[in-house]
Amino acid sequence: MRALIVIDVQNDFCPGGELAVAGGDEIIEPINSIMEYFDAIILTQDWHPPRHSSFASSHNLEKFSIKDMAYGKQVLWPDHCVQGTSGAMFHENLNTLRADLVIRKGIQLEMDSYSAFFENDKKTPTGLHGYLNARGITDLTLVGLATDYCVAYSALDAARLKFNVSVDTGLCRAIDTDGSLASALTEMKLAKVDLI
Ligand code: VGL
Ligand code: ZN
Repeated sequence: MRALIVIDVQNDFCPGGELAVAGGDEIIEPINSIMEYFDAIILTQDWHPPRHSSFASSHNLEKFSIKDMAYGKQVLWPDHCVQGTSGAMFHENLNTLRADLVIRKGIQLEMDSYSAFFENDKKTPTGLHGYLNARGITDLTLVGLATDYCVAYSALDAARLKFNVSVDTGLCRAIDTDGSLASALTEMKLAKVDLI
């Protein structure tokens, strides 16, 4: 059984959004058109409470600076994907009708979650692993935003959890802060993620 996992195709990550990823909207129609080839479609949605600890504004620090948190280093982002705001909604062109499951992440005030599987402490589960196992899903294709953060973290966790994982890099776009894209691609290759 094969699932397509569509990571964070939300207004704030698309042009005009608060943490816009260049070309983020270009991938939407092609993502819609591959949905028919999968047994299950899972969407993730970055979904932060106001004043989330991953926001630079919550600490009066510079955007894109790095802060040491109890669980490790955290990039401080512009405010984005605040629960219930239009920026947190899926892009209107994304086909959400086909979704079997929507996983929301980053919902705890004190901890971020890039991965669809575990929060940034790498321990707290989102529940996606159990869901996929319960449905007998063994093969995952990941697409979406952003390649170097939520897509890469999800792919690395999925590989660690022994799924067969591929990332369709043509259907992803990156933030690319400080070489983050190159290091994410290297780590995914080392983890035997199939980059297509
Ligand atoms: C993401 C930074 C902060 C992502 C989410 O979807 O890649 N990046 N929150
Ligand atoms: Zn976020």
